[in-house]
Amino acid sequence: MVIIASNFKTNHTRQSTKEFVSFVNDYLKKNSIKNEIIVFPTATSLDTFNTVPNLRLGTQNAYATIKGSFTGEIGTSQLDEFGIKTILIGHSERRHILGETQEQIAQKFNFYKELGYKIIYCIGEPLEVKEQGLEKTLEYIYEQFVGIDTNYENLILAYEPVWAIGTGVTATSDDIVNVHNAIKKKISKPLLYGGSVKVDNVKEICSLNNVDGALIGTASWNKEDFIEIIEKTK
Ligand code: 2PG
Repeated sequence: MVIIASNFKTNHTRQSTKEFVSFVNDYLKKNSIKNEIIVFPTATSLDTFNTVPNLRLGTQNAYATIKGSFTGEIGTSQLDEFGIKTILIGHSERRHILGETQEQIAQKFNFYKELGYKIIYCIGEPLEVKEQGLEKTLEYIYEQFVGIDTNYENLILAYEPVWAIGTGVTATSDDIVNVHNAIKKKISKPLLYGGSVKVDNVKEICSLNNVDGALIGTASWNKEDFIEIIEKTK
């Protein structure tokens, strides 16, 4: 079974999300799919997905708290209102743009692990590390597992090379397989690839050795393309 996860990031309004949901709903009512589909919409549109069957809803982020004084954040008391038990942790945009440290990421991971959340945990190297070769790339990636329980039963990993995210530059099959094989030797968890996955390459990427699915941003924001991605990988 292939896992397809869609990360809306800061895209779509409530209105356009409703249109997306209605389109996806129509498709899912008429088509049976074996894939696991996970969508991470913006926090303001989480409720618009309530009507979609066979689709797991996740939060792109949340603070390691039930509630409290953490301006701008959301905690589990808010997530519970939407029945959300899935979270994306360690995404490169949170690491590199929002400045989350490995320590903060590990703290968040442990908090959500204790609550039994399904965690999609992202790892991946920047370009200057990739250019130093596979060994350095793996060293960098393994540092991103510090403080993370890789035996956690509800863990899904996503390898997302930073240089491939939102750039249109997809990693080559060799790049993907080399890293995926090495990670899988150490950690036997579902491992997705993410970084400029597109309608045209999703099938090939998902059929590579040790690739269990894809975490997709840009290419999944258009409702027709989202369905085409599901069709191509079912
Ligand atoms: C990312 C990827 C997938 P894109 O940032 O994680 O979510 O985005 O597909 O746009 O490279």
